[in-house]
Parts: sequence; C-alpha cells; structure tokens
Amino acid sequence: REGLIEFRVISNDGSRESMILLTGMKNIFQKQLPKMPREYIARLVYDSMAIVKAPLIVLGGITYRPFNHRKFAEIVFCAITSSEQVKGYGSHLMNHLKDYISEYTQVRHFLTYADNYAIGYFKKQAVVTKIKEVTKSHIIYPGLQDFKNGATEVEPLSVPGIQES
Ligand code: 1VU
Repeated sequence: REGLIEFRVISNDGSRESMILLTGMKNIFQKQLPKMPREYIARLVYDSMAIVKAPLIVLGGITYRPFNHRKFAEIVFCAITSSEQVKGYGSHLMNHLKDYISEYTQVRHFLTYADNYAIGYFKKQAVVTKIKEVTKSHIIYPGLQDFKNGATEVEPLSVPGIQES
C-alpha cells in the first residue's frame, strides 16, 4: 500500500488523520499560491479533495466552498506540489472532484477566481466548450455533465482578503 496514490475527500472533522492531511494541503497552498495571504489560507482549508500518496503524504488538493441552494461551488484553492506538476495530477483531481460533487451534492457549476497564469489549466478542465468570462478575474466553467447549455451568470462572491486583479 505504501506509495499508492489515492484521492481523498477531507473535511475538518477534528480527527488526527484529517488534521495531518489538511496541514499538508495548507502547506502546499501557501507555497504554490504566494499571492494569497497565508492567514486566509490557514483559515479556509476545510472541505477539500486531496491527492494523497500512502500513507499520508499530500501531493495536492482542491478546496471548495459549496453554495448548495444556488447549486454552485467556489473553487477556493487548487494546487499541486511543485515536483509533481504537469504530470496529469491536477486534471485527475478535478475529474474526481466533479464526479464526487455531481454524485453527492446539488452543485452543478463551479466558479473560481484564478490568476492569469492558471486560467489555461482551468479552461482545459471544462468538459463543455463554453467558458464565460464574467470579469477579468472571475471565470465560471460549466464542467458538470447536466450543465450543457452554457454558463449561467452568478453574482461574483465577495471573498475577504483577496484582491481582484
Ligand atoms: O492536457 P494537456 O497536456 O493539454 O494540458 C495540461 C497542462 O499543460 C495544462 N496546464 C496549464 N495550461 C496553461 N497554464 C497553466 N498554468 C497550466 N497548468 C497546467 O493543463 C492540463 C492539465 O495539466 P496537469 O493535470 O498536469 O496539471 P497540474 O497537475 O500541473 O495541475 C495544474 C495546477 C495549476 C493545479 C498546478 O500546475 C499548480 O499547482 N500550479 C501552481 C499553483 C496554481 O497556479 N494554482 C491555481 C491557482 S488559482 C487558485 O488556486 C484559485 C482557485
């Protein structure tokens, strides 16, 4: 089992294992997203999906915040540790998150605030072609299967501590 790669849903349930994984993910986010305030990252790492190398080494993760009544989730942080980037892990992670979210929640849209560097990656993750640029820094991508008719505009979220570009 040692060295096996798996995708794990993590919530802040207070268990020792979750704390180890969330801390590993927080450290990757803080390193890979240097423009984000460190304190903001530390505060917000909760509902997440991580890529974990057994037993407990985090290779990357996506933290999301669901708004179930509006059927969308904000992808808050997304990063892969530098030595493992551009090997396909980011795509796999996003695909697993889409499967999980479409099976277990009402969420059917993702919204993210990505800087220009990462927009290329997010565009590649969309399974339908229409990507709507709401403003320069907000993209909505309709990556879930029953959401094929293009994007629906949602009000941009106000996220404390993030400067829009
Ligand atoms: O499928 P293809 O081979 O055609 O394309 C790959 C890859 O080339 C492409 N891709 C990108 N394209 C343009 N600009 C990029 N920056 C970029 N990165 C990747 O996407 C396809 C999938 O590639 P992958 O699965 O190998 O991608 P990674 O495992 O490297 O994961 C991508 C991220 C962006 C997560 C990773 O490179 C990373 O952690 N980068 C540094 C942190 C970062 O920029 N994170 C996103 C910031 S935005 C945010 O967190 C708020 C939501």
